[in-house]
Amino acid sequence: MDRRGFNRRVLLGGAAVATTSLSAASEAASAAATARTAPAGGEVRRIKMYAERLDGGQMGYGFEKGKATIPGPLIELNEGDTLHIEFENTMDVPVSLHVHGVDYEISSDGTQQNKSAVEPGGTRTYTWRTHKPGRREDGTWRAGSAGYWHYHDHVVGTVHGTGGIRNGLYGPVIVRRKGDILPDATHTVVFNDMTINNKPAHTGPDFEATVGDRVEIVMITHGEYYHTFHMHGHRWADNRTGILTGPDDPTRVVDTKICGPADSFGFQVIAGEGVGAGAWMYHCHVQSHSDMGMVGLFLVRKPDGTIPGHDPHEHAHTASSEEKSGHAH
Ligand SMILES: [Cu+2]
Repeated sequence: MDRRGFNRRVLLGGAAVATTSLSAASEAASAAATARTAPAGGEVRRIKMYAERLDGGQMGYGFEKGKATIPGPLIELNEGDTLHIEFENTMDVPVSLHVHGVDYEISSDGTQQNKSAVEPGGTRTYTWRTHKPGRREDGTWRAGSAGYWHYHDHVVGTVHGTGGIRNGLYGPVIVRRKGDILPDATHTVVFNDMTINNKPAHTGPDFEATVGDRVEIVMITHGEYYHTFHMHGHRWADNRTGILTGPDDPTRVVDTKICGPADSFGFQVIAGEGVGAGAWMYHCHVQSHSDMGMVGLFLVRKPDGTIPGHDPHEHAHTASSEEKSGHAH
């Protein structure tokens, strides 16, 4: 919607405004009243998870046999939840599941040092717990588990899982606090060495949305290098949720964030808010890294499904302007 259309909608009154995503987001009060929020935790859940070999020497985690992905599937919890993961190793080398951010006993650490790895063909149940924030008996404040976290192997290659992580054994964990705003979709971006999600250079991954969608990004870094995550046309708050709580929230708003190995953060944006549809780049902003292909597209469609100015066939070459200019047209 262009700005003229936007203003006209505002003039039509509150009801019309609330039905359009752009204007709903501009009216904090109305957004707070209609956005879906996370429930209180306290559930005990059981899931199955598998580690598998994938093509090209890669490895992945999955919830079903034969369906492993890189990154592994999103594990979403609410503060107070407990998760029992029955984890099966279908590979021919020992592997594990090690998690950041949540509570677990040493038997769920997922390391060789305390014998919590899983031999080929073996199964082990890892238990993750989460807790709400609160006051300790001594009066000090204890943080809750809520945050954007991640899991990874800690065994393949070395006792730090260096080979497992390099091959794709990693995935996202989100722990939500009661009342946290829920997104329409969640996407995971992992800067792993010089790749994004272990994909070949200049091949994304791309993420799709329609203008007005509330899109959540979980951003994780692994490997050898420090990077700067950057997204075009969209900004977020540099705090736990990536969202400002109101007009007086002093959290800095950013569109880049420096990230190093095992870092994780997350945020939500309203797709195309104030800027409209388009093929919005996201990439590492270390120039040599982006030139080498650490770039993907946030494809924000108009409600009619089109993306202005976007030719999907050009994508593979968006980062190689030198190569292009070398061609005689
Ligand atoms: Cu980089």
